[in-house]
Amino acid sequence: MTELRMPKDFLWGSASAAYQIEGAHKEDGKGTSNWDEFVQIPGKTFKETTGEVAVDHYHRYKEDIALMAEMGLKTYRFSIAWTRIFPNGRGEVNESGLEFYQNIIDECLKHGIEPMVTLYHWDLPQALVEEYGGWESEQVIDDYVNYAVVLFDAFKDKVKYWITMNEQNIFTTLGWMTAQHPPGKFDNEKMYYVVNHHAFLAHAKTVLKFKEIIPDGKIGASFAYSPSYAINADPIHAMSKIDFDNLKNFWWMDVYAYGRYPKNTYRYLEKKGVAPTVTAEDAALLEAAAKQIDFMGVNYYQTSVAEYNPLDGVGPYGEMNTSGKKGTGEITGIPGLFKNPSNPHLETTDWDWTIDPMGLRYACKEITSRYNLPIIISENGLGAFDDKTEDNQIHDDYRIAYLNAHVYELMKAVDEGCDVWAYCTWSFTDLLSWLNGYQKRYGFIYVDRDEEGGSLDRYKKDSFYWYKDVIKSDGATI
Ligand code: BGP
Repeated sequence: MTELRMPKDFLWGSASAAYQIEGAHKEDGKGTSNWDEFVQIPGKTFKETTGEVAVDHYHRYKEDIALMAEMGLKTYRFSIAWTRIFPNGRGEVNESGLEFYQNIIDECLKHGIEPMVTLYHWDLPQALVEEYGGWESEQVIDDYVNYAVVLFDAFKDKVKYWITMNEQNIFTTLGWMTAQHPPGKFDNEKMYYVVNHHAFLAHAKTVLKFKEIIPDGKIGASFAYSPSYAINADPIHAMSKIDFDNLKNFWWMDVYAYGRYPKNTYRYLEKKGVAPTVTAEDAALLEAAAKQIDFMGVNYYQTSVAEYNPLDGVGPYGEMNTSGKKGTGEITGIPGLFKNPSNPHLETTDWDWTIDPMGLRYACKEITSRYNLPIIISENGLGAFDDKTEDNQIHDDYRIAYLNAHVYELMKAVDEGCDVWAYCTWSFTDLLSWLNGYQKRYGFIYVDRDEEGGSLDRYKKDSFYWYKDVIKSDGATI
């Protein structure tokens, strides 16, 4: 129990993404996405799992939203599948796609749940990939803006909170550097920065359009933020921490908040011959949009340790733990700058993700000092194996402990002056983990399905009741 309280209008929420929950991958005119294609390549996902059925939210959204209402959720963050709105990325709007999201939004509003829409959570129309290489071409910018404007026009009276990009740093890194996400390119650093630049420009143009169409709305991007700690007080490691932050964090957050790239990193990439070209027009656009964003969206899962990495040290590519067998992930780094060993002071999950509740407060304070922006925690949660007992109970006390500790730190962050608007757990129901199949569960609601299939029935976990009490008490039960 804490003395602290979140404000009455605090948005206690939970999040999802279209590809990970909806299924119905060919229904009602939906087009093919880059992910629909990518998962067909053998070996790309855990046990070849796909989102073809996912957890069938497309057909069960009413049941899912009724559960959210029963819990007392204040906001639901979900993403829209571009391929439902424009099956080929642009052209004629697919009205039944719009209608599906209209229904979700209405269902939320009916229950007093504030909808929070992510425009892009990684599922790009495959038609645009085939036509011009998707994010690799600047043509994508106008197609993205056009798609966003259709949604702004359609939902302007109903949706106040909008997120342009989900984890631009992750989908580009895994897409163009490690080949784990579409388009599956490996070590293409030059293109990686080009693609990011296009995504920044698409975000920026969209923000400006948004302010014309929904002047009272709130918009920002969601960034996968991993704050860092130097391994010790040796200045060489402190320097590695700065290099890590500039290259892995501020490269994105500075553009969203200031409209410019961090100078030292830009210089470093220039020397390597991979810095993106920034025209005067680009710079003006990025800056104009940065002045208009309303919040920094943060997906927080873990912190990193920065340690100096000699020129002959570890490289950026290593085994990633997608099996849930502890200790199978490898340490990676950038030779000459930093490496990221595990933190001896902290525990890890079965997927080797560091558990660091205080890191969430650290993240909020860093953003508050550096950007002075309100914060939306758009994701935070624990991926774990869950067991359903014979009488359909799920005793996920480990998830409760994880979330409780994180919410406590968030309440402290607010108490210490951070302006936090929302906290969305990842996720409400169990869902498909992009690379880790169905066994890595995050939800308050257990979905009866595994890699092979299942009844898709929903069951409340113990954490469901825990969060319900937290919301009802404004956090007093933490
Ligand atoms: C974030 C993504 C989510 C979700 C989450 C959990 O990076 O925005 O879509 O997947 O991480 O990650 P994972 O499924 O890899 O455990």
